[in-house]
Amino acid sequence: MQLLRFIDFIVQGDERGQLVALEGMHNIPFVIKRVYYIFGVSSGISRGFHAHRRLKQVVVAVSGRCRILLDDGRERVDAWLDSPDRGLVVGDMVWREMHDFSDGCVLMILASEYYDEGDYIRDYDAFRGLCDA
Ligand code: T46
Repeated sequence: MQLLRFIDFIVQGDERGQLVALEGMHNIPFVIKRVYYIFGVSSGISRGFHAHRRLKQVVVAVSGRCRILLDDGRERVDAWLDSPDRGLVVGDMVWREMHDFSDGCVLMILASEYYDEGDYIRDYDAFRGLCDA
């Protein structure tokens, strides 16, 4: 499966501005159980550095931009998240790191599961070991 999978959202705009609607099992490929957002990240700070055993997510930069690195144990790619009309699908068993947050960056994340610390793999060598198993 391709590691960088973007979804282009339909933007409904008029003279008042723009609107994007996100719906589980319609333009988001799972039932949405959780939404969270990350903001106020200081310059030079990176986040992530983990994978998830089961969780699938769609990540959207609703404001500003940041660079996301994805690694599925076979390849390592990165991409800019810089548009509120585009979401990046991050599957299970994918290592992710977020770098180079701009001022005012707001990352909104739609998640397929409720929060569960037990789903996190926070050690890169352990992640690679599970990929190779
Ligand atoms: C991910 C990337 C993109 C909660 O209590 N509930 C939640 O739903 C989440 C996501 C986090 N937390 C707590 C856990 C930590 O004490 O919030 C704190 C910060 O979370 P974390 O250090 O995991 O944040 P990031 O930015 O490194 O990672 C987050 C998500 O955790 C992760 O699933 O894929 O954003």
